[in-house]
Amino acid sequence: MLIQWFPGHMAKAKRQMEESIKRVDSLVYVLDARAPFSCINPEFDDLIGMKPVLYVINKCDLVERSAADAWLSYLRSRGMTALAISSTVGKDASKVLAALRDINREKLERNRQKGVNYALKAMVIGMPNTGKSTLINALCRGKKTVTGNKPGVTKGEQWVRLEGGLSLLDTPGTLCHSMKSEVVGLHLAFIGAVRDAVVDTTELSLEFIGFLRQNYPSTILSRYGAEEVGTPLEVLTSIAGKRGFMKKGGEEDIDKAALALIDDFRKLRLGKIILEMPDDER
Ligand SMILES: Nc1nc2c(ncn2[C@@H]2O[C@H](COP(=O)(O)OP(=O)(O)OP(=O)(O)O)[C@@H](O)[C@H]2O)c(=O)[nH]1
Ligand SMILES: [Mg+2]
Repeated sequence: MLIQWFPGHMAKAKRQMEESIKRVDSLVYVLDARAPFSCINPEFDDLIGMKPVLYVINKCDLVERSAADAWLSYLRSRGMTALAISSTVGKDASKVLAALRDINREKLERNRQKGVNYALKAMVIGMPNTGKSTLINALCRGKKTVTGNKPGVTKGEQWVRLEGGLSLLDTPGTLCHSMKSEVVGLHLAFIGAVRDAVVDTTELSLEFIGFLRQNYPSTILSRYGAEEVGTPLEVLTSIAGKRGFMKKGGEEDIDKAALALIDDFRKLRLGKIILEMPDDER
């Protein structure tokens, strides 16, 4: 299943980001903990250039701690500065402030020696729906940016100034013009980084059933009491039956079951599920 979505606002956002990057010291690159590899956008490489980057694995409450730690070790082993947090849980987000000062320490030190009281500026980038705006709100302990559980909520750039002088630039989530691979497209669609309306949710859920059976066997049985044997379509039909999703005439409503399955995954009702690990074959 090939997934593609690159609406006009993303193309405009990328052009704006190319301009705005000149005005920031560093970047905060937000990744979704369920699919960190898929959230790394190769089209950001040129944009980032030589600026220091802090990689933030966000939504860690949705995966096992050990899985988030494995990703942290992987990124750090590649020389990347990385943190694993949950923007919506406790004071996790505040770790970002210290880490930002750390990646900018040479610049801060130079300015200190010159006697300049320098306020850092950072641009927050990442795939859609990874939690960029939520992270900024957590850092300013307010509701300065608009957030929402769907991709494409932030449509334009927005500066947010924090106490102590640090300014953060929220940016619209941007995907790639073409996905790194079919699997990457699927993972981004599973986590809700691609607008659901541009994806065939039933086909997506059939792919998700294939993933679950291979990686999290018994999840479907324990959540729905549905059969896990047979083709993904048979499994989906069984889920529809168990959930009582029936069309007029008594036929199982597989489209409704498909929506419920994806929604259950995103809302953690299937348990903590990670879609990719650092040592997966790619
Ligand atoms: N469980 C969980 N949900 C989170 C976390 N951070 C953000 N979210 C949720 O993820 C959804 C998307 O958050 P946003 O901050 O709007 O995401 P964004 O990256 O700004 O999205 P775009 O502006 O569309 O690119 C919202 O429903 C947030 O509540 C987190 O750490 N854990
Ligand atoms: Mg946003």
